[in-house]
Amino acid sequence: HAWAQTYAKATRDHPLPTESDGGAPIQFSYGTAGFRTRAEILHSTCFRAGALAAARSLAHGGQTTGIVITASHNPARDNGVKLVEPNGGTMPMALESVAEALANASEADAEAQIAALGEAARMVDASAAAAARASDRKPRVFVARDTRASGRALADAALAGIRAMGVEAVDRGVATTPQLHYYVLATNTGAPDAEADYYARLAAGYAALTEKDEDDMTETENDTDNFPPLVIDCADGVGGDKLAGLSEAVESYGLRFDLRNRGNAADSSLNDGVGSDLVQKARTPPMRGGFESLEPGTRCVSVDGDADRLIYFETPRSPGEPIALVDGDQIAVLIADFLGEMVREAEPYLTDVRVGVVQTAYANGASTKFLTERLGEPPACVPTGVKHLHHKAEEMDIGVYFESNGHGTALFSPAASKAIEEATVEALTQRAMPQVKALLALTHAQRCINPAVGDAMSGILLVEAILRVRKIKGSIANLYYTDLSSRQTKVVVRDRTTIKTVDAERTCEKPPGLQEAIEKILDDEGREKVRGRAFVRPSGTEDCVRVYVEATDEATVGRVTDAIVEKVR
Ligand code: NG1
Ligand code: ZN
Repeated sequence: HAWAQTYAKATRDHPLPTESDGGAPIQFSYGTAGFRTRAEILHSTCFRAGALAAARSLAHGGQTTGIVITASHNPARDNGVKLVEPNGGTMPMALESVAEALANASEADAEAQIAALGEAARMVDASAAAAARASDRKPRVFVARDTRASGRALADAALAGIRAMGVEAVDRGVATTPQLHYYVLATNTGAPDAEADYYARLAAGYAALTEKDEDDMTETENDTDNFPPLVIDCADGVGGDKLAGLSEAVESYGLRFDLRNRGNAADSSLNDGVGSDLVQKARTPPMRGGFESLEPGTRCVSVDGDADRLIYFETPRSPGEPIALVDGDQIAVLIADFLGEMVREAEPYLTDVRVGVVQTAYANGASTKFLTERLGEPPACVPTGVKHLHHKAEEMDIGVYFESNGHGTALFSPAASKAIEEATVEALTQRAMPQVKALLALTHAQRCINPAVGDAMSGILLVEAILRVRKIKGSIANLYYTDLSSRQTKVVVRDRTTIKTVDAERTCEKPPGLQEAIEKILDDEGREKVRGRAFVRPSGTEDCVRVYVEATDEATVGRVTDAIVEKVR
């Protein structure tokens, strides 16, 4: 390899952490969302991840790849690194073991690192390989980071890793995870990829989707114009600045944001007492940002530390009441229902395009039941982690996927996009205006969505647009179904890897007896009557086991949780 020598030399300047894990060297693993751990031990990993992203650019004939330095919803002291492929997607799962071999090889063993990088530079599917051979692009990697204090130094390590491979490294500065994914996709498809272009694209999609036709205009000064500003909790993270940028782009179309926890206050603290993870899991409003003094029932959004998740909630209707949560499951149903209706309204010009939904085991059972009845078959269920959901949604014509915690988006297959375009032309020729209107809504929705990955910013625009098109001004909590009570609990055990799951994590295969114990606990509660469901899985991002329980009432959920936690410990 042309780069082997320079790499071998450079890697010595980026040593592994000197700390150890009880005598053994620290083992880095590419978990649900990249390498993620305490920031101070990530230096060598970021250098090597930079080199890996460079190898991926080489593998794709010089198409641009990317690196994001972030630990999303994890505490400020953590950081992490994830790779972005030329199509704006996440690193293929088949590369995870290669990435781990690279991250864990001793620094003296440059050979092992070079072997892993060589493998990453070769691993492409046949069509990509052919395209790569035909390409004469200059290899390049984009690097972005969130607002963590450790980000600058770790981004520098990644930049050094890229350059050690003789590949051009571009520092894209501070950006959200989905922004960097978009930049990579855009540049490789010849679209403008500056930050302003990203905002402009999303804003244009929003504007087109919400543009009123004459019928709407004649309605007495349509009061959907007077939506109050949307209150957004930015988790004291990168979303603070970036949503301000988006806000400027959408303001003239009547969408206003009231941004809170922007990370610029004296008491700012990333993800601590704020952000979507807290709101969704603890069912409380953010602890800072003045949410308690909002009008009862105010619609709010919470994003996470790298702004790839969004959760809606409504402030308590009366003191002492909990918030009304609109989690990823409810957002998915809202979006799928809207897109499904547009597809139906576009008949007979649009045919054979189906809207599907992908969930995980964490999806509230009430949402699964609703979708099963609505779609005529159960929604797809896959293991936790966006990569699994995304992958499954790619098999659908229009695939809407969301994790309950707010990671998600809607994907349009190339065939569906083409069918929509062709149907629009046909319907226009026939002057079939209701169908044209529905088809245009499907076209505009695609522009309003980040085409690379789930994105809190584009998610907010899409939801807000749907609410305006459908003239929904009141509460959006439990709009389609009423959530069952549920609870997530973390249990710290000696070795979480002893738990092995199957069936999209809904069944424990190991250790022996655990699944039987869970079944018995549910049966003892009268599973059918209380609509009880529970599962246990090892976390892919934290050193804990997660226990999920749902049922018709809090008390049952509490009892079942306690009983299962005891079995897991
Ligand atoms: P783990 O730690 O594997 O449960 C968590 C979230 C995932 C996903 C990843 C990546 C839950 C229960 N799990 O994974 O949905 O978001 O982090 O950020 O929320
Ligand atoms: Zn995130």
